[in-house]
Amino acid sequence: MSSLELFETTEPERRQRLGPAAMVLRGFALPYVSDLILAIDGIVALSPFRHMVTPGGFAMSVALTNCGALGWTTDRRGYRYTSVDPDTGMPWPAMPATFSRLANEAAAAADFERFEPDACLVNQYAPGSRLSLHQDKNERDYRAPIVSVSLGVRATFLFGGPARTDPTIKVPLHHGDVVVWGGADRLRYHGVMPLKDEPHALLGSRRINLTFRKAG
Ligand code: MD6
Ligand code: FE
Repeated sequence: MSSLELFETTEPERRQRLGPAAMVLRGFALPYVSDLILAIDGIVALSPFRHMVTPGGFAMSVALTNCGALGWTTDRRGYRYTSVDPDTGMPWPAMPATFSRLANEAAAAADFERFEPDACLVNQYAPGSRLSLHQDKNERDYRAPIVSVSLGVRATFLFGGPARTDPTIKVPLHHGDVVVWGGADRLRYHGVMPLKDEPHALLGSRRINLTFRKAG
């Protein structure tokens, strides 16, 4: 085998473009993983994971919590950001410094400078958990990107277009991958296929996804 072939087969593309302003940064979060997992344990001790109810009246299969000044919530009255955890009556846990640093550096690596998130949604998937196609449109300002960090079990991310019926592409997201999107791609439909039960060495059968936004 030539050294060129060796290079090509062992070094997959680290930056994969999904659109004019959307890209996957493969393995970008790996150096942060041990800090992230400790910080998630701290958040969950204050604001536990819970299955929220959608406006349509169904419990989500994904369990969620939040950290930062604002947290994403849903109930029968709709989707919105709140400064208080509705289950505890307390403010959401503070955003850990490692979280903000990772989000800011990933955004910069995808050409979004000076991203300062005020909200981090923490999603936990168990085998079978899925997220149906949706747009992220509860944030006040669509100029800021969204930074999404995948941990644990691999998932298949569905990435569509500006209309729900547009075709979707399937994007595998592995432990440590980060997706950054904004600008012209900010309102594209997306979702996550049902999680398979393929246990991961650090997180077991779970997948945890962190999505950072500038919500307020
Ligand atoms: C997830 N992510 O990967 C769900 N939204 O578990 C999202 O819904 C999402 O990854 C906006 C931008 C990036 C995302
Ligand atoms: Fe989303």
